[in-house]
Amino acid sequence: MDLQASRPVVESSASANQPYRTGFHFQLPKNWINDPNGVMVYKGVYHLFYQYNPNGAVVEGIKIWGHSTSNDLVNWTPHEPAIYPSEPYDTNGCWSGSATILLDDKPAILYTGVDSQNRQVQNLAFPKNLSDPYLVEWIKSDKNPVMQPTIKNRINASSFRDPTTAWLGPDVQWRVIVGSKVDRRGLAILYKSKDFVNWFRSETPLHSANDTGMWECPDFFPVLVVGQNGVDTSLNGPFFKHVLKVSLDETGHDLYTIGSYDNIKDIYTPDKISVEGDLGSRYDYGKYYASKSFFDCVKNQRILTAWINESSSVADDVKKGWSGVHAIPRKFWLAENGKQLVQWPISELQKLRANHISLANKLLEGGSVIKVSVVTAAQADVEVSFEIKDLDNAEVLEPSWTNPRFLCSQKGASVKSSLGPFGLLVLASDDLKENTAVFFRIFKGNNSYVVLMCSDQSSSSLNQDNDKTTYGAFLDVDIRQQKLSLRSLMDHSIVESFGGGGKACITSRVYPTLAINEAAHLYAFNNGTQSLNIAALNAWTMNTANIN
Ligand code: DQQ
Repeated sequence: MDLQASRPVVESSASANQPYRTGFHFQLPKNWINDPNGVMVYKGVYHLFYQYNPNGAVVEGIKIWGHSTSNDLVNWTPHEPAIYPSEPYDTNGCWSGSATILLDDKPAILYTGVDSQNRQVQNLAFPKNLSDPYLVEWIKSDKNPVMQPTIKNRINASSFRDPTTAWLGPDVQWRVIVGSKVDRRGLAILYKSKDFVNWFRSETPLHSANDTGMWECPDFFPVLVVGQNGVDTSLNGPFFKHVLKVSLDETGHDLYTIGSYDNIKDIYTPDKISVEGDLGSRYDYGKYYASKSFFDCVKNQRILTAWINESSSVADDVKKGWSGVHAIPRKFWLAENGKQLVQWPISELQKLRANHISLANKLLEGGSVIKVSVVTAAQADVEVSFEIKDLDNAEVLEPSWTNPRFLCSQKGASVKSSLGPFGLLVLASDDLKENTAVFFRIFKGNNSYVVLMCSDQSSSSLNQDNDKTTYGAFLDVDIRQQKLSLRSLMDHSIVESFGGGGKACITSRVYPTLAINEAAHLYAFNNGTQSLNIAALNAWTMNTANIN
């Protein structure tokens, strides 16, 4: 059994003048945070562990597992770090991993240790005291490392990390995948175990794909074919499809495929329409990485968590003393047509809503901007639905316009067409010199209309040191049947947007210099030539959550 080395101290205190700190997104008082780890609910308490650098606001440094708990996934109580370097098998870092609730109802954590030779190995830890509702102390297994690269298994020792939540197969053996690569072929290496301690590598990976590079933070789980409930990670059969998510190290994007899992052969096969690699489906087309899901058995839902990196310079991060936040936990499920996942902020978030204002059936003329007088637009939640009556004049989509991100950057918020751009200007200054534009454009495609969703950060800040890349995605909605909806969560330096009821999500980091706190405003705009209707708009100030 492990005797952990002396526990690192979690420091608090943030320096004054912090316009970019968030009100309801998970963040730390100071220093660097990245991936969510080991997210789970145990005896009604939600646990979030996270990659943490206790020594600064920069990525460089030895990572440990920070730990917070919650009753609602909105308000979080901090605890002492749960897992930190103490043994030769993790002396250079305790990297990402996952939690599994075992058959005797005890949680176990598998995490990547960077060992004394800088090899990536997988380690096991258990709670020290199961009667502590917060599971503050963790004991490392004396069998560690439980998976390691050897000459025989020829696993690449610097590309072997981030074990998933384990699932049980029909032979009552546990299975887990670990991210890896061979040359540029991404791999989900499969291990099996009868007792969760002794693990054996399967000859073939669960799945692999050419030209995708290292697969970080894989996630593998079933989704119901019908309905929005989540299910336990071990379920399989005719009522389920499976999802494999990989975080592509080369591009910093979280991609998923939907497919079938043969749990006798232990092979996952993506459906034919599910594209692999960076052109495939993403959870989020903005800043969103190293996500991890878990089955919330309290509310029968599958929840998605992720790291949102900064878009500011390292110098600015060091100056403000912190870097990184986590996205709002999202409930997610398989769309009715089985082609994609749909995501929506957890319903508990609505407890923070205050000062409701609403508009209904309001004409938004071509070339107009209207102010939405939400009390605190720097920390707000807005839901709007647009109604477009006449689609005949939609701009024709050229066959070569297949890259939505490129299209959004070519056709930003100020480039007029007939149907669009229209949407919201958020975190905007009074004179609109600063704003982040989240908007739609409608094109006429070959056989159907095509909806483009964009988040344009090019005017988000007068500070030129930030990454202001424009993000974009195509939205799979039938615009002839439906109104077009957009929900945006604004939180000082974050704009998290959900188009078409959660069929495309885009998260942006922005750093306004004028549109901060009370000087931030919200507008609806239509820069297209054709008028449209705001069928309904509801906006709320968001109260500040109790976070750490
Ligand atoms: N972050 C962790 C790794 C993981 C990467 C290290 C993804 O385990 O592959 O902090 O952001």
